[in-house]
Amino acid sequence: MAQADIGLIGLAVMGENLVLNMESRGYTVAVFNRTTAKVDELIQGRGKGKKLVGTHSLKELVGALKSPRKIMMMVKAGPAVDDLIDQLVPFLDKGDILIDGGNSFFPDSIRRTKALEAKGFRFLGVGVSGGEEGALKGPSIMPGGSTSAWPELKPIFQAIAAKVGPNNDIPCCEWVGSDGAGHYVKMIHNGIEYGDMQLICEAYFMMKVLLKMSAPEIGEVFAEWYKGPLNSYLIEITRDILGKKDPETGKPIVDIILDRAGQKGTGKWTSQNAMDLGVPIPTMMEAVVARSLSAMKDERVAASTRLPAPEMNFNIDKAKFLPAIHDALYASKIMSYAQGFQLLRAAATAYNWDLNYGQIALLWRGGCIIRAQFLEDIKKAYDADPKLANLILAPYFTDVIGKSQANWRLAVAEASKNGIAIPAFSSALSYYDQYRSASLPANLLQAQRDYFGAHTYERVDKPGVFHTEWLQA
Ligand code: 2AM
Repeated sequence: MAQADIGLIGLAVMGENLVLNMESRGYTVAVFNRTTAKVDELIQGRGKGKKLVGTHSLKELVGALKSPRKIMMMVKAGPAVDDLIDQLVPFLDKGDILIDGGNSFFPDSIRRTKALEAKGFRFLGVGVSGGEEGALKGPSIMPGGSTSAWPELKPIFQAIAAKVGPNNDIPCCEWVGSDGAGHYVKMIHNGIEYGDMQLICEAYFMMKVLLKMSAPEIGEVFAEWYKGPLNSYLIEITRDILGKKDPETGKPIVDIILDRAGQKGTGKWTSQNAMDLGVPIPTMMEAVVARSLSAMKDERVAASTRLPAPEMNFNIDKAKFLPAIHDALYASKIMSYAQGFQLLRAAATAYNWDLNYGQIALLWRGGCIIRAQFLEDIKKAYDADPKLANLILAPYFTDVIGKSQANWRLAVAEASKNGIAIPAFSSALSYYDQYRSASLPANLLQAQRDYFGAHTYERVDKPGVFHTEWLQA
């Protein structure tokens, strides 16, 4: 009876593909879905002849598993996960492991780990990235939760994860940390993904509006950039998107897609958490803001005929300005990742996680949406100095920024002069200029705070806390 290596609940596309991925690596998987017709569909369809055990109740699923039982839940994040845990618990034995592979908010994973451990069970909150295709062929997997459960799942998760490295044998799956660390790292991945996408969109927009290039021409530029240090999955799909025609009109398909973006909220979570921890991540936040502004399409259309624009005055030739956009994209991307890793560092302290930053870069090296060559450089930087105060201080990145900054400033200045909004590029530059400044205008800020609220200030010439009676003559 108890023959399956692992059970999986929730046979939507991600869950089903993970099941097939595990099976293809030699594991027997027991499956269950609330709507049980889906179980039969899988067993008789894509799973026909495979080592799957179809079950029609949670009790039957639990009974089909080897001990200690491993049950992965791939259901809608939120109350559904808690409901399912409550329904499963009566059938479990001490030491059994529940795994949440959905897009859960990390505080929920912290809470669930504690609650299940208190009852003698184990819990893993696992970030899985890579979409449907990744789930089937090799996702990036970010596991956190009950530390003792990791060795039990390590062989399975590392077998199904994406592989990188010269011999394609380094799995994009390694232990992240206790309780909510896995889902936290997944959240940061998504925040970085927001930043990357917005930066690419701004590069595209400058080419489109300032250089007046067509979509296919811009696609060719991305094809070139793909061969260099910007090599990444997102640059690759951008290249392909820009070359694609709409079958109905024959026009480039991007030109007929409405510029109103949606969001599911993971970028917002990252931004809110950064605010909670007091860590500046302006580039990712601007990416969230840009989506919200894009969504105000009707207001923007109305305002576009009423609000004055600057006189367009752009006359830099393409051969000079394309490298400027490239370098602006590269430098801004470095800032965005630097901000993301600063947030990870603060989270490690705030939530008591022992995070390995180089390892995290490697988790994202393959399988997921932000996969990129560039993450290899981040890994090397943290390997060389695990205590790096900020990624931009790693000699490799400092050097890149030094070589890019003239072009970066040119791109930001020209866009700004001509009224082209590039919030991620310019916020990244502002971050850089603030971070590298020994002095900022916060002396005046402190004086203002002391003036109206007696908040006190420190002095540059002696230690202590001071207050001025501002209204006294
Ligand atoms: P369903 O097919 O019965 O709707 C993604 O929505 C997956 O999560 C689906 O497999 C869905 O099952 C499952 N799901 C959503 N809410 C659930 C719940 N409250 N309990 C169990 N499974 C749920």
